[in-house]
Amino acid sequence: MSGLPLDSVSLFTDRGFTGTRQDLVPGRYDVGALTLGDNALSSLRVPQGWSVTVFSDPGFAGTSTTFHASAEYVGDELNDRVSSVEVRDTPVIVRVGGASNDGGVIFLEKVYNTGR
Ligand SMILES: [Ca+2]
Repeated sequence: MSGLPLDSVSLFTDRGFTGTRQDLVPGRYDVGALTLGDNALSSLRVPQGWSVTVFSDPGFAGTSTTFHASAEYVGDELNDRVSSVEVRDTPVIVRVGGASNDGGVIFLEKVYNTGR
C-alpha cells in the first residue's frame, strides 16, 4: 500500500487494494463519477478520521454501509454492487491550550470529525 495518497480515499476493483484504483477527495460521487466502474468496488482504503458511505444503487440509494477504516474486502453484500459513494470528514485538528502546573501553557491536539 505504499505510495497511496494520505489526503484521499482510494477505491479498488479487486480485493486487497488491487485492481483498478480511483482516488476520491471528500464529496458525493454518483455512478457517472465513478471512473472505477459501476458495480466494481471490492476494497477501499480510508484515511484515519475519514468515512466513506457506499450505496448499492445510483443516486445514493439502496443498501448502504459506512466504512470508518480501510477494508480489504467490502463484504458479500456490497462486492461488485456499489453504484454511488459519499466521502466525508476531513479531520479537523484543534489545539486546546491550558495552564500547566509551573505556570506555563500546554497545548493538546485534538482531532474532531467535522460531520460533513
Ligand atoms: Ca470487483
